[in-house]
Amino acid sequence: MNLKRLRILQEGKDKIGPVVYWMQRDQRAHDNWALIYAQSKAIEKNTSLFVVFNLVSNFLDATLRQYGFMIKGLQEVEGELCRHNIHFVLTVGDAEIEIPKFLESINASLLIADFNPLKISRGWKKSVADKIDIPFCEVDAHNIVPFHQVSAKQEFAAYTIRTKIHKLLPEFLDELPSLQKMKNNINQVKIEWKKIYDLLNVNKDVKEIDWLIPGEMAAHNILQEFIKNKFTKYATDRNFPTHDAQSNLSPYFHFGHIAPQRVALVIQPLTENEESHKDFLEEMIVRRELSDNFCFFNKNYDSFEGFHPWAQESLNIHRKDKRDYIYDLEEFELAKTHEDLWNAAQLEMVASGKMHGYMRMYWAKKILEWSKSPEEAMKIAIYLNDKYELDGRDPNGYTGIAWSIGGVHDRPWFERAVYGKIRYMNYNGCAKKFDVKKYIQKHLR
Ligand code: FAD
Ligand code: FO1
Repeated sequence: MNLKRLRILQEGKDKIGPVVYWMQRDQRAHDNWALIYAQSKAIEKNTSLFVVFNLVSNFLDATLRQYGFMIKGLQEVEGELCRHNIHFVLTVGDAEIEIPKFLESINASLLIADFNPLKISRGWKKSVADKIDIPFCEVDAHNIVPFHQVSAKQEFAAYTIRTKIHKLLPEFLDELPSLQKMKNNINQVKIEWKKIYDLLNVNKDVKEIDWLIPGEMAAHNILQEFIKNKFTKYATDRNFPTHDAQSNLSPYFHFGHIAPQRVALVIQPLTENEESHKDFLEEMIVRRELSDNFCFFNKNYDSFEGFHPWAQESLNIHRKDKRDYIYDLEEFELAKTHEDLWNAAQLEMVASGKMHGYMRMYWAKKILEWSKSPEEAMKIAIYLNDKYELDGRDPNGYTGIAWSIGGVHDRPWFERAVYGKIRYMNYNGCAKKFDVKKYIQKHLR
């Protein structure tokens, strides 16, 4: 592995003992740089390799919908690791307590984690680091170009990060080594997943979805399906909410069931359709890595204070503007606004767990327009996005909402009531772009 993917979070005393990969964001056995590195260290130190996943039952208010998808994916990880003689351990509770306890229990000599820019995860790592004295490092297994190699600061927009990423792609878009089988057999105690399910005290009103199968294998099938049936039309159709033209990879990226690097390696040779090739890699590499950059370098990624000064100033000037409509969280959540297009988007998300990408922009901007303040709009948009989207609680989500409501990574537009200089979208704009009636009929049952 290119050691530029590695970040040392804490030096430590070198000692004999197993190597541990604390799996969190990249929940897959294959194409996982953090696991590849951990395994290389275990073999080098001639010691055993453990993968530990700490289950918290209140991750940013995730519901049964997300936990169900995630836990089924973890069951597949357990089976795959066992087949490679790699221990998979599930701990339950506070990471700050459970991870140091686990490390102690097996006298671990090295801790490796995958990269996650979200505050909650960085907080966990800080507390764990304070409690352990062994070396603790982090591998960016989520991005093709490791986030800290791309830039050491918050990037202004896609056009500023794009050149930095493209310059480094030849070095980092390399083939991923296969996971090896550890030589010593292990007698893995199977995890009782049914019991795990039952102990989850999560919101069970948001039902699991049934139109996507979770896990690493299913992710690869979705990729093949995308390539076979949708890829050539991606450039022309991806922004039509009435077409099923997106890849549907985001829930798998969110839970790390598939590596964007693997997807890029598979897509790269498909150059017969230039536009789709360019557009898809732009979204999946540049846009996605821009979100990690924003969330890592801007601690206010989920609030008004995270917006650029021009946007904060402009929204402040229009704070007192008359709102034609004002809705509270419940009215938004129950799709009880005056506008059927917005209600249809909300219901698409509630029912399917995945709102169409184009509608997400429109959906969030209308929440800005029909809330009593930009702060209230941020809270409502994040709450609903993270409660119902399968791919919610993700850097892409916080960044997408900050783009829509606060113009992050966008530029100032013509000034208007309520929005100030934040880019405006409206019903007529949508009607010019796609068949809104068809979209409404489909989702406004
Ligand atoms: P495709 O069009 O097939 O794209 C493939 C991949 O490219 C996506 O999986 C994603 O990783 C990346 N990508 C595509 N569009 C974007 C984008 N605008 N920003 C960053 N990466 C992108 N994405 C999430 O993963 N989770 C969220 O919670 C989320 N919330 C959003 C909220 C708002 C208000 C907005 C405007 C965007 C949000 N996005 C979010 C970004 C984007 O809408 C989704 O990533 C995309 O719709 C996922 O569907 P797909 O994988 O089928 O997309
Ligand atoms: N990460 C964990 O380490 N433990 C969890 O129990 C956990 C639950 C969870 C539930 C929903 C969800 O969307 C994410 C969840 N994550 C959990 C984090 C996830 O794996 C990613 O690290 C983050 O969402 C960042 O993308």
